[in-house]
Amino acid sequence: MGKTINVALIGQGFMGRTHSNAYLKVSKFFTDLPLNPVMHTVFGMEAENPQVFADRWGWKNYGTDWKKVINNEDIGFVDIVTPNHMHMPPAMEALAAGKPVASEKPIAGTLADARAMVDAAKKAKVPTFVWYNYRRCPAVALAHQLVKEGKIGRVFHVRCVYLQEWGAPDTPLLWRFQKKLAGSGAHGDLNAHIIDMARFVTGDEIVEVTGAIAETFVKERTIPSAASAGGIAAGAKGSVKKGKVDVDDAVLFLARFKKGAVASFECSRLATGYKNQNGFEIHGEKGALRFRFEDMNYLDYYDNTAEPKVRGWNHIICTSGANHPYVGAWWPDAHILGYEHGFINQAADIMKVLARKAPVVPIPDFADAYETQRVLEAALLSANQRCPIKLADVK
Ligand code: SOE
Repeated sequence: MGKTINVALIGQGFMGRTHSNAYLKVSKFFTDLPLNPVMHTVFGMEAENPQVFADRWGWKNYGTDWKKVINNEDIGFVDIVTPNHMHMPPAMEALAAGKPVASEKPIAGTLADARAMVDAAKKAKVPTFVWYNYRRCPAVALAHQLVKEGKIGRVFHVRCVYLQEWGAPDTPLLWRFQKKLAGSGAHGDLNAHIIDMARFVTGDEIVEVTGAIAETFVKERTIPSAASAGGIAAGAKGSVKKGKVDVDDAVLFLARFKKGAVASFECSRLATGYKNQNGFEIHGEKGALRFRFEDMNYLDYYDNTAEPKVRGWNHIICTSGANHPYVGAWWPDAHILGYEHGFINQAADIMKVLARKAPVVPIPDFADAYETQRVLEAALLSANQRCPIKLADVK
């Protein structure tokens, strides 16, 4: 293995597993990285028994004091996977120590925390990253390239959904249902992804949000007696006592893009029938694109410049190493990829940026992720005030 960098992972849980898996695998598949991660230390609270997590995933050390872990002079890069309210404190600690830092999405639970992280990153002048992993599905990265090449021309419509069903009434009051820990509910968790995806694929920015609706279908949930076993909610057990839900289960809103496209965004944790269905449909003058994560190896492309008699949706399997982003590091054509590959692809791009090389597709830094956070905030303002909100008024 070539040049290395010691990584500290702050947190465990579901994203702790996806990120640990990424660091474990990245150098085995991206064999020409200019920098390779060493799984040096993982932080976990005493009660989370970080030694078990460290041993399972191959972290050399573990610690129960996140400030100490971050300030260890052997650590070169800090990666935060704690719940949203705990993105800002460790990020500020890492930036104060002049260390590059990554955070899981959304950048923070609140716009204020996000702003503090952006300001500190500007001062520290070190690389920052936010794990919007779906950009690194080969099909989404291909869509970004096709729009950039002008394949669909002027964009008229953007339609995005992120639909899950795990938020059923019997799901306990996990941290994702608590404003003080998550900042918002499905909105910051799911709309964050599709706002980032829409901005990434179109290369355009949202300038106005309107018609937003935020709904909490399940007003109270049982206090968990056991945390989820490293999944979203799997394994979490309720108890008799109930607690009030103070975040949304679903948020829908309309938006305008700077270049004129109109858009709709819809997310829900009670979209019965969809387990993890995020995606977009983008209609342009010269063509259209359609992606659905539950069928993540395919991108649908409609070429409106083709001869009318053969004009139709091309169902492209994006698994060709020679033609589709990231696939060259993986398997032969049509030996399809999965959810975890987006994280491993992102770990490869982070290593490239840390070594001052170009990523395969852009990675959002804190400033870029702040733009997504502003749209999240604008949608909540629009829902609460029942009026259009201009992004220029949301700083
Ligand atoms: C829960 O909704 C969740 O784990 C999100 O937090 C992730 O970002 C998403 O990729 C899968 O679902």
